[in-house]
Amino acid sequence: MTATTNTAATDTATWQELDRRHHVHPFIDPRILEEKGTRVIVGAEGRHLIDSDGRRILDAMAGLWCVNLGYGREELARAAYDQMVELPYYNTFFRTAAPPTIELSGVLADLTPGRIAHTFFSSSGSEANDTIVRLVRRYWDIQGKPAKKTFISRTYAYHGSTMAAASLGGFEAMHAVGGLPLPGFEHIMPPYWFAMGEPDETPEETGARAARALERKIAQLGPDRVAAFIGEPVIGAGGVIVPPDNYWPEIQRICRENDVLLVCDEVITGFGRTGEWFGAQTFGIDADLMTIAKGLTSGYLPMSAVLMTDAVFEVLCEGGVIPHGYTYSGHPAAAAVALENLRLMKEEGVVERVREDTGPYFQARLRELNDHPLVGEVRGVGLLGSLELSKDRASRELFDPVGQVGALCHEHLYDEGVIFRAMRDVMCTSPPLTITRGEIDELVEKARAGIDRTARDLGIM
Ligand code: PXG
Repeated sequence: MTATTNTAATDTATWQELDRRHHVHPFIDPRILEEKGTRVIVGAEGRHLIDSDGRRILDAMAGLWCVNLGYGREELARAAYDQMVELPYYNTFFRTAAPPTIELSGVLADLTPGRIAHTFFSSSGSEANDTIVRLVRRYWDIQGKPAKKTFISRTYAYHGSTMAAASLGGFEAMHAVGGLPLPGFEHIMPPYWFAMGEPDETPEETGARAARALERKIAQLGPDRVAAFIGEPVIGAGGVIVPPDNYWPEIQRICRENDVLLVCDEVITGFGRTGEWFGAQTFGIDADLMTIAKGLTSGYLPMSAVLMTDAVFEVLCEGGVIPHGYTYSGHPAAAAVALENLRLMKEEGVVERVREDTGPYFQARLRELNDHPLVGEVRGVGLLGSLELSKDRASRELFDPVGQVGALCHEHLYDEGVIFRAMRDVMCTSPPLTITRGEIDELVEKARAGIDRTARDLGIM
């Protein structure tokens, strides 16, 4: 079918009509698009988006948790342009590779914490997590332990949308699409005190119980059947669930004692988000493998990777050919953008600023919203935050059905001129790491106004 609308259109209604007729969107009920129309984003500057009606909206989500250096960075565009003129594409299959890809693998080995030293490239976080499932299973096969196949992850974890990545993820609604999880994927509770803590439990007690859930699950399956545990240092898309300090040391101990690999999904927490280069550093995790994406290129071009230790790499080498890879693994233009992105981050001291200045300021200002009658809990670390809306802070009562108040609040926030991510009734924020104190003030003031409007709709204020 040919497009029935003028594709040279510039007005909102015409874009919306074309979009409605031909474009299938992820993660939105098409009936809502039909009724309300798509918001058309036509440009951006710094930390603000510009929509097709000319409105400026503060992007408190850095796109989808990825535009870490903010919008309009000509250096990144130039890096892509220069590389495309020089060599727009060549692959890393077999015996070839392009200079930016090679250089990036070295830069990442220097930047990453602990024993991580080797990089396998891909283009999305989902592809990288699929890669992890295949490589980790191969790692155990090569060592004569083919029964070690099962991955343990957590409810409310998001690890991507491909078959294996969605199986790793802990969302029933996603599992319902495509008959997931695949065999060999198990889920345990996350350290989510607000929604899962017993009435008399402290966050640390909930964290300890969530770690014991891993020990119990491994015992139940048998350590000889468990390949790896995968977790985000801070669960991101699942509602910015920050673990208590006792959680990760316990998880790590349990993995080591049971000969289970520990995988950190750093797709959101990587590249400065928590005030260190990687979330693993903020939480003292010594991972065997890591997934990175998003902030690697500040989202300017798609690129992701699986990082691994010498020990993992050496075992994989014993197996000979690794029959796994993507056309765009190590894409030269994406690699050039990643290199320039990391160079700018170092030159501008972005991570230090998040750790010492904007991160603490953002956390302090967000926590002012704790006095709001609709806010049950404020969570966050670095430039990652969330506001858990709740009926009653003291009893931690959630709304029923879950999700409606969050969706309403999201609309009000947009109308106030700020974009958050609504997950259930949790309003998540993950602004560009270049956000200024003044823009943090703008973010918090607009958030308060949007939450006020939501509370008034509910008759709470
Ligand atoms: N791991 C984590 C921790 C993620 O947050 C992925 C893997 C998958 O990455 P790709 O590049 O395949 O999307 C993600 C992605 C949301 C939202 O609604 C979150 C993500 C992606 C899209 C939407 O908050 N996270």
